[in-house]
Amino acid sequence: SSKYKMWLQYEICTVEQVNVQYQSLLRNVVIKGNDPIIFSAKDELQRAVKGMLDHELSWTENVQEANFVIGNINEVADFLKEEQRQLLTDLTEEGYIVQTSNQKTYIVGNTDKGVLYGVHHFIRLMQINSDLSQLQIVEQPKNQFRMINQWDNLDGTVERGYSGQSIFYQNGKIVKDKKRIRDYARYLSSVGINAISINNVNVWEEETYFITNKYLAEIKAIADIFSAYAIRLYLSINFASPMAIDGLSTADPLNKEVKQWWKEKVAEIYEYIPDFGGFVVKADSEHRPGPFTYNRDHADGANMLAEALEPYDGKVVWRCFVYNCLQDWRDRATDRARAAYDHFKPLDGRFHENVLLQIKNGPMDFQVREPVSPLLGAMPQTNQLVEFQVAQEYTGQQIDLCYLIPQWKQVLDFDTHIKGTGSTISEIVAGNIHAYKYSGIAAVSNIGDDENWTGHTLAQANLYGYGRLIWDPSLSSQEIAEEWISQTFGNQKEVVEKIGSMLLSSWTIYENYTAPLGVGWMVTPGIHYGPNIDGYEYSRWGTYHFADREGIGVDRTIETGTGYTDQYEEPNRSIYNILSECPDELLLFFHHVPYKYTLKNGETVIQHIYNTHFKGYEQVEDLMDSWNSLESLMDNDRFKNVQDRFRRQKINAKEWRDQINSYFYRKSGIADQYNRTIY
Ligand code: BDP
Repeated sequence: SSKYKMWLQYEICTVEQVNVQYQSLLRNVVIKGNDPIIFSAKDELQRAVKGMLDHELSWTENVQEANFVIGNINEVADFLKEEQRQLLTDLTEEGYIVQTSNQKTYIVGNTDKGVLYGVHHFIRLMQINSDLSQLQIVEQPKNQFRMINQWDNLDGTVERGYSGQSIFYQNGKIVKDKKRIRDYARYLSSVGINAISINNVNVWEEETYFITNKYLAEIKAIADIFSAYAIRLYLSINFASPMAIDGLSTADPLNKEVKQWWKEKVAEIYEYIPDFGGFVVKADSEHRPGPFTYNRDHADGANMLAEALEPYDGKVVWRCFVYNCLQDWRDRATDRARAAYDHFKPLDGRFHENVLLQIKNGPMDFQVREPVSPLLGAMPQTNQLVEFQVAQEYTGQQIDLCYLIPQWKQVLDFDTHIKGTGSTISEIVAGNIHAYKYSGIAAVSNIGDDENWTGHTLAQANLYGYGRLIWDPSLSSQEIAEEWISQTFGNQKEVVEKIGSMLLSSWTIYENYTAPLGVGWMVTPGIHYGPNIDGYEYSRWGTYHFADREGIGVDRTIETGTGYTDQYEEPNRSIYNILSECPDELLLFFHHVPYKYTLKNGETVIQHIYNTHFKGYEQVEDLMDSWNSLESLMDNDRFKNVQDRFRRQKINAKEWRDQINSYFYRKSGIADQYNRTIY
C-alpha cells in the first residue's frame, strides 16, 4: 500500500515527456559486480523502473553496447574518462558519480557501496521528475558513521516506540519472516544509513543472550540482510554479561578472567558474523550495570570491550547518558545537565581508537528545546558521535506533528568555538576539527510494525530527513521536506507547498503549546506525553523548573547557580551565563527569572507564556485546516491517518494550553494582558 511504501512509492510517471526521456536513458543497462550490494542496487532500480515507467529493464553484459552503465570503479574504469576517474579517486569509499557522457549515463562508485548510493540518488531524481539528460553529480557523505539505534525488545515491545510493535521480535522470538526487515534495510540505505543496532540500549534478562549461540545464527541472518544494503549490524550488550551468561563472580573490566571472557565471546560472534559492527553500551545509567560497581571508570569499561573487538575492526559505541537518576530533589546543587561533561571530559585521551562516545544532542534528554551538549567537541582525543532521537518521545510521540530536521540543523550549526570560530558540531562530528579516527551521528529510530511504519504518516519525514541531513548537513530543512513530500505524495505543487509549510512550522508550534523557553520536562512522568507541570518537580530524576510565586527557571550560572555554563567555551559561556545576553528560547534553561522579566522580544515571561500557548493551539487548528484542504489530492488511507492524528493533537494542545496558562496564572497572579480565558 502507499502507506507502507513510504518515500519509495515508484508511482507511474504520468508526465509524458519525462517518461519518454527516462525510457530512452534506460534502454540498455549494464550493472557490473557480484556482491550482494550490487544485487540490491539492481533490484531497486528494477522496482523503480517497473513502477514509474511500467517497463521491464533490459539488461546487457556488454558495457560497450550499453547506454546506461553501473558499477564500481574497478569494474568500469576502462570506460571512464580520465577526469571521471580522478573525481572518484578524490572521494571516500562511499562516494560515487552519476554522470552523462557520450550520451550514456554512468553510475560509478568507488566501491559497491557507492554504487548502491548512486543508484538511490538516481531513483530519487526520477521520483521528483528531474531532467536527467545532463548529469554531473559527484557525491560523498559528510559523516563516516550514520547510525540508527532500534530500542526494540525481544518481547516485541519497543521502548519509546509509537508505531506499534517491533519488526524484529515478536513474543520473545526473533521474527521468522524477515521481509519487513529487508524493506526497512531498503529505506535506510536509500538515505545512506550505514550502521544499525537492533536491540534496546536497556538490555534486560533475555536480550543478554543475544551474544550467545542461542541467538547468533538468527542474528546473522539479520546481519546478512543489512549487509546487502551496506549497513553494519551492532548489538547492545549488558555490561554484566560475564556474570549473567557464564556465572563469573564479577564483571570488573580490569579482571583477567572477565577480559578473557569478552575476548572469547567476541571471537565467537565474529565466527557467526564476520562483518559484525560492534557493541552499543549503556552502562551505569538508569539502573544498568557498569564499571562504577567495581570502582573503575568508563574508560576502563569501554577499553576492555575495545581490546576484544580490535582484532576484528569492531567498534565500541559507548553512551554518555550517565547521570544520577536517584538524586535528592532537595539538593539544588546537583545539576543533571552537568553530568555527561563531568563524567567524561576528564577521561579524554584514555579511550582506545575503536571507541566512539555517543553523546545526546543536549545535556538533558531530547527535550523540545535544549542547548547543545558542551561535551560535544570538548574531548579532542576521543572519537564522538552525536545522538538524536527520531522517535518523538518528548516531541509529540508521533501523534502530534513535529518535523525535527530544523532542530537537528540547529545542533549541527552550533559553533562551539572549541578550536576557534567555525568549530561547529557539524564539523566536529565529521572529524574535521579534531583528528578523530571515527565519528558521525546516531539516532533512535521511530519505526514499528504499523502499516505505515511510523504511526503518523508525516513522521516518516523525520526518518527520511535524518538520513539525508547526516549525509549532507548543508541541505536545508525545506529542501529535505520537499524531496520527501514529492517522493511520498507526488509532485503536485499544492501538495508540496502545503505539506512543506506544515512540516516547517511544526516544531515551533509544538514548542509554543508545551514547556516554555527551554525549561523542559512539564510532561506526564514515565509516559512523557501530555502536560503535568509538577509531575517531575519533586522526583529523583533531576528535572526541575523551580516555579514559585515570583518566577521560574533553573539557575545554571557560575556565580549563583550550578555552574553548568562554565562547561562552554567563550563566547558561549558568557552568552549563556549573562542574563541579558541569553537567547530567549533558552532563557529558563539557564536562568531563574521573575515572571515580569522582559524578553528580548519585548514581552514579559508571563505574557510570553500566555501568548505562545494561545497561539500554539490556534496554529494546530490551522494545521488541521491545511491538511483538510488536501483531501482530494491524495489517497484516503493516508489522508485519514493524518487527519486522525491532528484530532488527537488538538486535544493534546488544548490540555497543554489550559494547564500551563492556569498554572502560571495561579502561581503568579498576573492577568493576561488580552483577557483571554484562563481557567
Ligand atoms: C530516555 C528514555 C529512556 C531511555 C533513555 C536512554 O526515556 O526510555 O532508556 O532515554 O537514552 O529518553 O537510555
